[in-house]
Amino acid sequence: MRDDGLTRHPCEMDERRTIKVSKYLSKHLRHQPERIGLALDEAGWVEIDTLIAAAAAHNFRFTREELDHVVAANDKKRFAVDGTRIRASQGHSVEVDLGLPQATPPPYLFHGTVDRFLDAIRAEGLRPMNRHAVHLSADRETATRVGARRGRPVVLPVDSAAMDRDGHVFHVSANGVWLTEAVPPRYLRFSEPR
Ligand code: HQG
Repeated sequence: MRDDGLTRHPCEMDERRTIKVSKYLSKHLRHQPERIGLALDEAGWVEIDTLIAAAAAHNFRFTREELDHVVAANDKKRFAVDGTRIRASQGHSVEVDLGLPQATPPPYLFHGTVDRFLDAIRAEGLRPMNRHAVHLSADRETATRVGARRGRPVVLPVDSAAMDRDGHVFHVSANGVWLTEAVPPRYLRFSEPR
């Protein structure tokens, strides 16, 4: 069976196909544009036509309608469309300057992780690892889901008010993810009841 979806109407796009296209977009708009010969501009944007053609040339076919469906239906609003262009709203490992506004965080933000990282996090705080920034959530539920990708979730509250007072810079992405360069251990609360 062909899985390129070209013959299907976008409304018939099932969840598996939507997720598959979404993952493909994430991979090439955040991490490996060069894999399909794509060049993102300095803010991470690429022409949608160019993206569709580059993907097709690498045997992954989807239509503009399907792309629009994926962008609109995406559970986390991972992608932003601006006229003829698209970019990932956050989560990049490639060098981009998203030009996000600086923002004052709420008093507490939350980071979802798992037990096995806690010793390292206690020692060195939260680091961006492969991404550009540490990702923080505005609510516990979201942080719990982020942690649960890796195992039994552990949610660490972050004293973002204190970080803000101490001059740490925060940005908020178009899809509501809070980003900061690093979170030193003193701003983390480890005494969460399990
Ligand atoms: C951990 C997904 C050891 C950190 C999610 C995390 C989010 C450390 C992992 C977004 C550490 C990095 C980001 C340290 C942090 N030592 N481990 N010093 N500091 N860590 O995926 O926050 O589906 O880069 O706890 O929903 O898990 O892609 O970050 O476990 O919003 O849109 O190192 O990615 O969104 O992992 O997730 P990640 P994250 P998307």
